[in-house]
Amino acid sequence: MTYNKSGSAIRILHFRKPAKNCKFAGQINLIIMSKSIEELKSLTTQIRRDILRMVHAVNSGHPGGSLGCTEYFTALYGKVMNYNLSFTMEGKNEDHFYLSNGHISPVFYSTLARFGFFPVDELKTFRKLDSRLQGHPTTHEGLPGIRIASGSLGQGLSVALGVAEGKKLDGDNSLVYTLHGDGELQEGQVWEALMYAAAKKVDNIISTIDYNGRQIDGDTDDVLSLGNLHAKLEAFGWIVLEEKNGNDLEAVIAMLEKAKTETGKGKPVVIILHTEMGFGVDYMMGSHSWHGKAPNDEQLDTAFKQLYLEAPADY
Ligand SMILES: Cc1ncc(C[n+]2csc(CCOP(=O)(O)OP(=O)(O)O)c2C)c(N)n1
Ligand SMILES: [Mg+2]
Repeated sequence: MTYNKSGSAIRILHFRKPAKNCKFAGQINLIIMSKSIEELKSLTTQIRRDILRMVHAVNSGHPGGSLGCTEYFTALYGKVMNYNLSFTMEGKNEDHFYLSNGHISPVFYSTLARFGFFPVDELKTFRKLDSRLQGHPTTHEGLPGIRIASGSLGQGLSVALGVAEGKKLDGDNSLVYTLHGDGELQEGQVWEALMYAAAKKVDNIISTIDYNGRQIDGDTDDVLSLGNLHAKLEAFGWIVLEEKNGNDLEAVIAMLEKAKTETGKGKPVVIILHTEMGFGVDYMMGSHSWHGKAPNDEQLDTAFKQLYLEAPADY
């Protein structure tokens, strides 16, 4: 294998098919995990470029939340989670991730592709007929890395808790990670699941709330305020951590690592992650208006100038 400055290991992975029986999977995983923070930071820029290219190409999709959660995804797949690239649905003895706010699929797809689950070139098919990369993630297309369909908000935590309990029954000590939108918390099912997790002492789960203060129609506080979310989650029996710098890669990695140390204590763990919707593109920040809108040609051009990479590996 050859290496260069701009994410060589990742580029090598692009040539791989999502290998069911790949003998090098563990080895490749080690290569990913050894990427430096600088390499991972430039990867966040690459992922942001992918997100915009994907939604621009089909004039639809959700760039705002995707851009805001890019550091979270990069931290999770680049440093924090133990996973196997030879993907199986069961995924025994490896950590799992469940995206509950499925509309931010662009960041999920780009991350999975850049870390070697499927070819980066496939990002071109986003939201097209017969693509495995539907607007909201689904399982029946058989896309490696995806274990539940999501997009109908509110369901991901319930599913993930079932998996977490299953892992315990199986004697599998790995962890389950989930991501949820703050607007998504207005769904009642989330609160049933929060209550269940504490009552049943599901302490092998680390949930994260993308606390960007925005949702489809406006600011979360204006649409339906969550009130004192920290206090509410604590009252529901969770260990609650809060990270104010959700778009600082090192801070997100450190917070997720801290969360790991809080598992196994008889309580579920949640991180309130403060992020900025549209982060990285100036005209997309500061409001909810880019929740689900694609940039036009000129806007894409402007965004790419802000998401500068010396050697972009655009698909
Ligand atoms: C059950 C359900 N109701 C409504 C929607 C429509 N919807 C899609 S995204 C969204 C806003 C969610 O807000 P948040 O979770 O904060 O996501 P963000 O805007 O921050 O990306 C809504 C209401 C949906 N997908 N599912
Ligand atoms: Mg939100």
